[in-house]
Amino acid sequence: MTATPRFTDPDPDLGALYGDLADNDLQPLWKLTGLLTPEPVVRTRPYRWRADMLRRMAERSGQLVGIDRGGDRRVLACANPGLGGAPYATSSMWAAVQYLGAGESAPAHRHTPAALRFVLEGEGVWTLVDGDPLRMSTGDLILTPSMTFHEHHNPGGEPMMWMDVLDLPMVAGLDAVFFEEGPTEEPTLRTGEMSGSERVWGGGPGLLPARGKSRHTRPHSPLLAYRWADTDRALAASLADSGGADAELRFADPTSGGDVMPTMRCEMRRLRAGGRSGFRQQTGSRVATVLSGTGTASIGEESFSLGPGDIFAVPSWARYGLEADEELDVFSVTDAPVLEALGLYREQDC
Ligand code: GTQ
Ligand code: FE2
Repeated sequence: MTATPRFTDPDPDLGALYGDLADNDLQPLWKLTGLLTPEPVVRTRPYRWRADMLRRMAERSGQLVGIDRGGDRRVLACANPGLGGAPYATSSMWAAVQYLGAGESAPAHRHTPAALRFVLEGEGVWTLVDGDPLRMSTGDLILTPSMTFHEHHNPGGEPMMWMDVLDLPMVAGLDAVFFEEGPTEEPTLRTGEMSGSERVWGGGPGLLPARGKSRHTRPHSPLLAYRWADTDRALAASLADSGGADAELRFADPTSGGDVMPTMRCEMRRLRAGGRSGFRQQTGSRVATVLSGTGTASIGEESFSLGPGDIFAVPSWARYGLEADEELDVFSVTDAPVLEALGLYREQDC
């Protein structure tokens, strides 16, 4: 543990005061700098993890490392080099790739950090959320909200990999992490069926149950799977409607129009081939991944070429824009709901 810093001064009385302040674990604000900065001073760096590297590392891990109780998950966390070795993609979000081999299962557990999964490629894995089986395929967004039991099963013959995003750094920063293992017995997978969540809440655009279940009170979306066919159709319609270079959609809780979970906002953006977005900056960070297409991300002073499966981090208040070579589909997650709830959200074109 580091002791409270001791400031010095040639004036003997002031020097003595500084000594006594340190001995009593007090610090004089007038000697401190970097606390109230004109703009956010951000440790998270603009950064990109390449898809082919992620895949190779995940496959090697799959060959060498099992999934045992204790470890529970075969996950490689994206560690932003600005964060001093922490396994976090940005100051507020965990982003990772998770790899599940053919026939493997990751057992049930639950925790206060909320998670979401976005499938970059492949199919065949089922995530059970409080027992409800959600099929996972390319382009699907799957939610496992705070304190819901979740487990992943790959009954198929092919390994599968996907991206996880969790609000773990936020929850850890608030000293509110709780974790619990689930029941050990393997569930019988009722595959081939639509999830209960989708049967009730995903019946069709603008249609909700008339009574009973409609009084939904959890602080997250009751719809736990957002299917690529729907997202794709909505993006195409939105792009056609705008006639512009890009379209951006927000994944919403169908009962409230609010964000899917209280800590994370999910968005999907499509840029036409050759299209260029404007530049924006906003408070709070973003982790994003390319579902398809190629292009360039400009983040702060840096730019990164992008291809399918790449994951990238956008720090708070960094100037951010995208450019598409081929038509580009980018999924991203921000902590904007938290900043908005606290009155700290700012954004501007730049
Ligand atoms: O799939 O339950 O990337 O608990 C990190 C922690 C995934 C999971 C992560 C987790 C999970
Ligand atoms: Fe988990």
